[in-house]
Amino acid sequence: MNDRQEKHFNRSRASLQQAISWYASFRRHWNYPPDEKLQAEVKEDLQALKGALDKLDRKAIRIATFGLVSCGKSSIINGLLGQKILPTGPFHGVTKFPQSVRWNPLNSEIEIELIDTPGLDEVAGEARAKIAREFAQGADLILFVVAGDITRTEYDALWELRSCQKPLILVFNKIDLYPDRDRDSIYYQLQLLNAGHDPKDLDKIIYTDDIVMVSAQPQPIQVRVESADGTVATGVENPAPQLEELRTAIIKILEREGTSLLALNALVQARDAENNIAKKTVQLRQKQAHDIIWKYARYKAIAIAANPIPLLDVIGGLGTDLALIRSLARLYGLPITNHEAGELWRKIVASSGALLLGEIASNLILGVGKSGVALTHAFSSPGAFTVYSTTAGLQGAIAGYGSYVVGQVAKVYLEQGCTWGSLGASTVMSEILAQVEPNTIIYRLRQELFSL
Ligand SMILES: Nc1nc2c(ncn2[C@@H]2O[C@H](COP(=O)(O)OP(=O)(O)OP(=O)(O)O)[C@@H](O)[C@H]2O)c(=O)[nH]1
Ligand SMILES: [Mg+2]
Repeated sequence: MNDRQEKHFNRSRASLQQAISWYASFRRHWNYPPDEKLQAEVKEDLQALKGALDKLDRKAIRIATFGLVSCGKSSIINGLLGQKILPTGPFHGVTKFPQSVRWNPLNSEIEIELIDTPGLDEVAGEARAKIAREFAQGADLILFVVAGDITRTEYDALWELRSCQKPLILVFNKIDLYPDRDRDSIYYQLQLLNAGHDPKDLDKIIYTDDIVMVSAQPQPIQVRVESADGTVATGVENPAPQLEELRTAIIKILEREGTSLLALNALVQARDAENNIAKKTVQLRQKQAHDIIWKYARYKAIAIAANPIPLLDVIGGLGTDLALIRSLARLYGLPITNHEAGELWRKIVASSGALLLGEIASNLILGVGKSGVALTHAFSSPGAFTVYSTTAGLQGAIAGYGSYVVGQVAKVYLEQGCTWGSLGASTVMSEILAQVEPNTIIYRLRQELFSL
């Protein structure tokens, strides 16, 4: 293992351990009672997290074969192992269920599982894509097996598997039956299937170097045997499998990238599990989240309306927003530090553009105006008091609205496992702003202020 690989491995391990200790602990429920329903729902994801760490610790690399029925997936695994462990045969659909066997070509601590799968065309459309995706997600390296002309189904499946971002070797099997084929002619065939797409797209699924030619179980050949006495008999000879090229390609990838691949895959699995946990927690705690956001929006509206000291509005407002973000994170049982809460707030304000900056500006302007009225007139005249309370009410309601928006945006961020998900911060922000009608919220907050 070189330094870079070791670093990837250690980082990934630490990250998984941290996630497991957090999600498995009661600490994450903080002052909320542990919710049995929630615990039952996330059990599987916790198991997946532990499984990913276990696989990482065992240094187990999964290599999975994919391909149409009868292209020779099982024969290739037997050939690599050097013994016929898996059943093979000329009939369609010999392999009915995925199966894994151990292989140790490097004589090292790295454990390799070769996974045999049923033919991709054994299962119908949608289901096939789903199964392929699931298996590919669990694999660290994919052997995509073809034999003969590449079909549209195979081309589509290649795309599907490639979207999992795993290294892939395109194995052309049965070369004994197609002696005229070479890497270039196979790449050319893929180019034809890629017609209509950007030629660069093909490089996203395969390079010529990723194509290897093998013959896992060459056809027996008839031989003429001439004896010393001149009699001629015909016999059958079984040529040896030709798998050297594939073996070399796999070992090269494993030596160069094996541990990093493991680390990366463990992290991908952990991310999926964490996202699932976050999603389920959020679903079960939707109502409480809404109550928390509304509660903070009200607090802030009242506090800011009532506070006569300028600038304290701005500082106090920030404090309320941070407390709101932390309360939401606690509700969801998600790990978030004070620093992260601050960063998140900063990002929300920055990407909200005019809206929340407007809130801060209105705090400064209305805040100063409000205190000016209070100081100069010292509440001596009823008119001054009306000016004060109207300005204060509006300022409070606007501030409350700001908190409401911060809460909604923070909720989405936390719901997506502390990422903006596939959307950027600004997209999330503008989507939420489009859904949160300022006038209604400000109106509601003002109503509440004046009913006090
Ligand atoms: N000529 C030739 N035949 C091969 C080669 N490799 C496999 N075969 C034959 O192809 C047939 C299918 O091989 P399998 O290994 O069972 O194929 P598979 O992809 O596992 O098939 P399913 O499990 O049914 O999806 C068998 O009859 C093999 O003997 C090869 O390199 N050359
Ligand atoms: Mg098979």
